Amino acid sequence: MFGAIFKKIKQGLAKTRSVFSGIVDLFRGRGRVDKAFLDELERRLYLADVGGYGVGLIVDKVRQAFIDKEVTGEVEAFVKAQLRQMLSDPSEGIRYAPTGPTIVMIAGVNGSGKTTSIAKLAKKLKDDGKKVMVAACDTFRAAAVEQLSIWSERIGVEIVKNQQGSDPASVAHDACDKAKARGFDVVIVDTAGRLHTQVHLMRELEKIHRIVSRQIEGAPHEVFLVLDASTGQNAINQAEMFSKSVKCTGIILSKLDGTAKGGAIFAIKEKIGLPVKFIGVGEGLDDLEPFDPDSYVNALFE
Ligand SMILES: Nc1nc2c(ncn2[C@@H]2O[C@H](COP(=O)(O)OP(=O)(O)OP(=O)(O)O)[C@@H](O)[C@H]2O)c(=O)[nH]1
Ligand SMILES: [Mg+2]
Repeated sequence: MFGAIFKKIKQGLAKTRSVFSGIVDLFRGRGRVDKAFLDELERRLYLADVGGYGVGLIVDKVRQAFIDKEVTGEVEAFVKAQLRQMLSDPSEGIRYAPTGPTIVMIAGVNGSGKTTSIAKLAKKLKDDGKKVMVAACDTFRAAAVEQLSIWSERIGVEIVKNQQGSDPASVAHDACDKAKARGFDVVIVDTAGRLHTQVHLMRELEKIHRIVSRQIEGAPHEVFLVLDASTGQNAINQAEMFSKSVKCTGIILSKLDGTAKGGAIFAIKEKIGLPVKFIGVGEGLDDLEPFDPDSYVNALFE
């Protein structure tokens, strides 16, 4: 089981791995930890999108620990440990409500992968034995409700929806009522893709947030921001803008399979400070994995 998950992460990171192979080559070559080695390590970590702060930190620590020593597997293991540490976070998985339905809101810009990630997450939770509902609060776009309906049918989870153009907050209200009345464990709320410049849509997101918090104690229990991994630095700007509107609690990093920028996760983690909860590694229903720093870093160096 674990082997299968690791294989999927490895495949999902194939493009990013090709970038990290430059770092691996550096470790596997013979030599000493000297200025030339450290410069090269710095350069390659930059190329891998690890980000200024992280690169500085790692190179400094390697200098302190290994200067004038031979480059061995120990140096590689040390760097991997530093990278792992940068990603590790005490809050893993989903924070569930102690009683009653857990409300998970999903936010993000157009096309970042929200609806697909919701489908994947719904399936995962259903497979775990949870009673799952999705709420089609993206009433902005005609096809959006339909897209979520098709997924919910395919997975076999309940959907609460209304016509296109109706009030998204009222759909959220409805979903909360039904979830309470019928004992659902989790409600995953889809929202309209918003460019963070679209003030109207940002207000709507705040309204959904406000409505669910009135309906259910402690809700929303999670607000996951979906970031498209291929957008790199821009993802950080998006996160900053969204955080002004609603308090996000975690990140779903989507589309890692399509990009060589998987190293940006280090910069994202450092700059945004939110835990990465899940990673998207493909378009299929089973292509969402809980984020695990160990597997992630190991996969990069395979
Ligand atoms: N390769 C790959 N494609 C993905 C992944 N996640 C989503 N996609 C694709 O990205 C596209 C957009 O996904 P959606 O889930 O519709 O994105 P969205 O954020 O809901 O978009 P809007 O509702 O328009 O804002 C679709 O073609 C998905 O199949 C992923 O992890 N890997
Ligand atoms: Mg969508």
